[in-house]
Amino acid sequence: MTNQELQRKANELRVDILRMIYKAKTGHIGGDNSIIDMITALYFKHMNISPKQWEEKDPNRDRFVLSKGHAVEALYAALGDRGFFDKEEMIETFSQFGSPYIGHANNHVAGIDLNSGSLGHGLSLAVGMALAGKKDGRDYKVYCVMGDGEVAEGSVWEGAMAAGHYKLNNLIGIVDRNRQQISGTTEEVMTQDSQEERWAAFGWHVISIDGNDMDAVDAALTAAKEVKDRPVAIIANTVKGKGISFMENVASWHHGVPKEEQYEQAMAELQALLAD
Ligand SMILES: Cc1ncc(C[n+]2csc(CCOP(=O)(O)OP(=O)(O)O)c2C)c(N)n1
Repeated sequence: MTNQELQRKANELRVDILRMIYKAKTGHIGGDNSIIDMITALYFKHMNISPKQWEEKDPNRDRFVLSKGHAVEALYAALGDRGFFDKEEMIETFSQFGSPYIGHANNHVAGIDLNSGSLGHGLSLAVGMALAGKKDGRDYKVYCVMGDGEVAEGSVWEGAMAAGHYKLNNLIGIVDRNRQQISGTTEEVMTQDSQEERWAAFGWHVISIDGNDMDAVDAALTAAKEVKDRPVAIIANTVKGKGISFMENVASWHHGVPKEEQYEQAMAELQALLAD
């Protein structure tokens, strides 16, 4: 897919995210929409992963860990669109009693290796997967998406330290640097600057980009796969709520649900992006 096509796909997935959250009356729309461009580039271009590989348990397929597991709507939208499961059924049943499509990443859903949602655990698990890949002589890559509020958890830095120690060149960590967390800005709650210096200090190669610009996302993922001697941290500078004007950078949209009028406006804005 071209970057223009990938950007369009990301905006289509923003529509799916809005639909599922509006129907279920729950979800994390802000953090979905900051990271959906990256997730789209991963699932529709960069990762070696497909429903067939999943079904056949291909040991060489890439691994993906959504450590900020509350942004699961973005992951379900991408997996559903790639055909891992019936996307419409997912949108209809998301977060309802008995549905596998619960509000945090669930490994009973096709395409998802790990449960997540308790922040701070994903990177250490991704390090284990990457280390196992090395020991088994496989050449798959492991991608791990973290939130910039999440990386205030000390356990993240134990994982970062181990990845640097073992020079895990098959591990790509992505920090969704949207500068917001649950109750306000990261800088108010727990300062996170400079992410670039922190990851570099732990022995990672660092790439810092505009994470809502598909050209930049594509270039970063291409460059990351070429790094041979270290793990790579992509600092994706993003906007929380990206694509829906009244949600952008507004903390209450971390877990907000649009009312009918807001839903109509949000849908109109996304449709306008798709009409461009
Ligand atoms: C261990 C743990 N503590 C607290 C929470 C509650 N929580 C859910 S989302 C969130 C904020 C996360 O912020 P960030 O990682 O920046 O995510 P984003 O802004 O990208 O949605 C918090 C504190 C949690 N899920 N896990």
